Amino acid sequence: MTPIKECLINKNTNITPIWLMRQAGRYLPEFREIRKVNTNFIDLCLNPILSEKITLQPIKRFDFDAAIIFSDILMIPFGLGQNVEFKKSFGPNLGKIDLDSLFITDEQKFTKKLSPIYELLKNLSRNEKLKNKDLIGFVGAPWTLLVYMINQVSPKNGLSSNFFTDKKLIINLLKILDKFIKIHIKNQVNSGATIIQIFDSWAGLIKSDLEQYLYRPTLSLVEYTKSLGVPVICFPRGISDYNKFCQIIRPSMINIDYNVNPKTLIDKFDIPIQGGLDPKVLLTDKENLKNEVTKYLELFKDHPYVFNLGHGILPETQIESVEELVKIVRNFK
Ligand code: 1CP
Repeated sequence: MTPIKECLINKNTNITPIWLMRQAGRYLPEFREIRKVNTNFIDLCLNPILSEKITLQPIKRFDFDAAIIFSDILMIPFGLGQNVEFKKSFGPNLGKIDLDSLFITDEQKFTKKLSPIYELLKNLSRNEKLKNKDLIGFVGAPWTLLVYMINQVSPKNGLSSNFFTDKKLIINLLKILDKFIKIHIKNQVNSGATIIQIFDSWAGLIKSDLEQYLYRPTLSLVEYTKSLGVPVICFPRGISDYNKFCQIIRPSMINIDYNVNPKTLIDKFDIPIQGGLDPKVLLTDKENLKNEVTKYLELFKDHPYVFNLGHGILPETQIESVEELVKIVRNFK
């Protein structure tokens, strides 16, 4: 059994596996090298040879316990026919949403458009370098995807003022997304993903109606993934009540953000926990890094725990800090 499955399924507290969100990305010089000459991000995600190389880059360097495929949550809107571009130093830029085009997309068309991602997974699942490691497939949660689809740019750049007013559009989208996210999960599992992570990076923006926008759509995906026999990790970043989320959703593992006090979760649930460390800590000195990492390790001594961050690793992170982090986690007794 892989170290993460030991933790997740057997609830083994004697090991602390480690991988990092956004581990295959911009902080790696070898990624930037590839990116420099491949200026179209979507094309890169649809190139199984280069995507495989990028997925394996952090494994080669740090021997993490899991590889997460090099792809993006916005490949679903792309698969549904929405225009998706990534602009340098700006981020995603989506075309106007066209419900008619969404309604005429069927499973076959969608799967065909995203087939290089499934080919990537098939290739990786045969790769010797991933022996005894997990291969993580992922999706964006319906809420986070619809935020990008309606807002067309990252909420970091501001939310359009009428974002919440078109309830009908939101409800229609939730239905369509439930269907196609499940198809994307199924295709990834059939192609070799051993774990699925659901990123709800903008869950913290939901101010009311959590039932409709957060709990119901997430539970639907979690139950579906479990029915395929694959563990599912949830990351509802920024929500105020992780306790209630765990109680309702019961994910196979919960990824916490850095504002969560893990103590309350540990005391109440036997659900394995992942993550927590503020990625900014990796930008500080060795001593502070050791202190902050050790806090998490101590806290989780008797609870199944996979070391990870409270959000994605920052592009300005130094390789040496990641090496140091891995050393601290692996040497902790
Ligand atoms: O070179 C570049 O400019 C591209 C940067 C980049 C990379 C490396 C983007 C653009 N996406 C990715 C890969 C990616 N995205 C992975 C690969 C695997 C890994 O983790 O190593 C994953 C899991 C994602 C997931 C993702 N994409 C999320 C959820 C996780 C999170 O960080 O909150 C989100 C919100 C996105 C959208 C996205 N993709 C890229 C950008 C710049 C953004 C917008 C982020 C924002 O709104 O701030």
